[in-house]
Amino acid sequence: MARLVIVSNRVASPKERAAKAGGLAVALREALSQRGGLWFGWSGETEVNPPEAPKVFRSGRVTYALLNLDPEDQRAHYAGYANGTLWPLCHYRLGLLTFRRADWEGYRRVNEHFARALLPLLKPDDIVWVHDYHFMPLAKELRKLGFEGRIGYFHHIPWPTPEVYLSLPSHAALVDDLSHYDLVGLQTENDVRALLTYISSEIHGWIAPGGTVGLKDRRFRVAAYPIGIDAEAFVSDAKKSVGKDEERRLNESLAGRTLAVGVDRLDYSKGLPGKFAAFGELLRSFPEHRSKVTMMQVAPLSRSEVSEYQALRRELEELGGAINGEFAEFDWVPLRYLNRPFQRATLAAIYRRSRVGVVTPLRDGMNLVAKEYVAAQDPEDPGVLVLSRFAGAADELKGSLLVNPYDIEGMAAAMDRALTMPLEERQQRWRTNMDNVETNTIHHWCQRFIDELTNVTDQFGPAGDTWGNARPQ
Ligand code: GDG
Repeated sequence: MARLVIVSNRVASPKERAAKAGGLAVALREALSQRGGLWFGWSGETEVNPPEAPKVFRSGRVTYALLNLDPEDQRAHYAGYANGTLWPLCHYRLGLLTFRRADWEGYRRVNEHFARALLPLLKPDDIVWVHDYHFMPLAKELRKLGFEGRIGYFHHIPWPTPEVYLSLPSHAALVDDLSHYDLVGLQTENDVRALLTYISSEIHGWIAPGGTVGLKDRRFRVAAYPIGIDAEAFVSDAKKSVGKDEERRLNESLAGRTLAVGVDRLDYSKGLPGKFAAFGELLRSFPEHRSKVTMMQVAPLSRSEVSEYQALRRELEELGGAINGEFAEFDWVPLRYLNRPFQRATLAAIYRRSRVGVVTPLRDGMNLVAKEYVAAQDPEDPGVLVLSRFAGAADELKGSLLVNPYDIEGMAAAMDRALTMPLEERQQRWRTNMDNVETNTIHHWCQRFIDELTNVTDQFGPAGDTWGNARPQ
């Protein structure tokens, strides 16, 4: 079996426990341990004139290789181009997009540095799987250095429609970068359609049935791989929480009230101001819920070095304070707003205790919280998922109450409907969602991508065949 090489910006260290590392990191580590493999990424450290070679160490069957970066390159790459340009672009927030040539150059320099450091560690038959928008140019850089093996890329965030994508000054260069991969995975069919439409209508690429793309003299495949969760782990954590100390404390603090929950990184793509406003609107327009419903929003801080995230934090503190100021009673605080992370088992207990899961991003590649909320429910008495139609998960979780996150009153009405939904309907809707969560797990996702990357070049015809021969009539 060919060795697997994973490249991602942050690498979950072997010591990081499953409860903290998150489903994706655990699944990738599992895939690496099964076949033996290499995990390559940024060390999390910066230094002026960093060494060209990464620090390499082994843990079980997995080799870790971690690279230090120059502080200015790291800033231009991470806070600059990746999170100041690509993140807002892919989340349709053109008003927040900044494009600076220096960031674009820093982004490319980091990718070149990664390729130079990775190449000496690669064997010709390795399968290289690159994760996310921090590394779109990596395959091209590896190809320039002579690597001819299989390279796949998975884009965890949405792919915007051509009208939006064209706002990026480097739009053509970035898709040219992607064409050096053998397989490009996106979250949903909508994302695939958006990328293929751009390729065929803007840069003269050819699309063959099955998603094989021809661009200049290169071929690659584009397909949807909707990511899942470790459903079993969530079911088990949620069941285990019953009767435990944390569940007891949570119940005592709620004093018999109904709970609604949101769990999101503090990020402007997650639609948190709208969610807070919708909860305020629920209490205003449906006064029967006052003193009866508590909303808990877990929002661990992220990317605090980016100014938009600092502004969002201030906005939410103000909005949350205003809701509590307007509606709180001496024995009831409507909104519990927590800026720190919790253990996965604690989240599972909170999900299970919550009658409503409120997941209302303005855009989201998939949104794993939606799936985790479903997995954690008690099948006998499940809660209802209120889900943004702009989350990738909306394609799969058809038992949810789908909402438009720009419609505050609509979201408030959906929360009211969820809070008052009869048991039988809740069970039916939950079953529909759970069938999906149980079928398409993170393990299936991982395996499917690796299998298809392993065999992808077979679909391109014999080596040396030109795209013209396979061109659709
Ligand atoms: C990107 C895409 C796509 C959150 N708070 C805590 C905690 N979390 C965990 C959740 C969930 C994960 O973080 C967040 O995943 P999401 O999918 O919701 O969102 P992003 O971080 O934006 O992820 C997204 C994903 O990549 C995967 O492809 O779905 O669309 O944007 O697992 O549970 N975990 C713990 N404590 C917390 O307080 N332990």
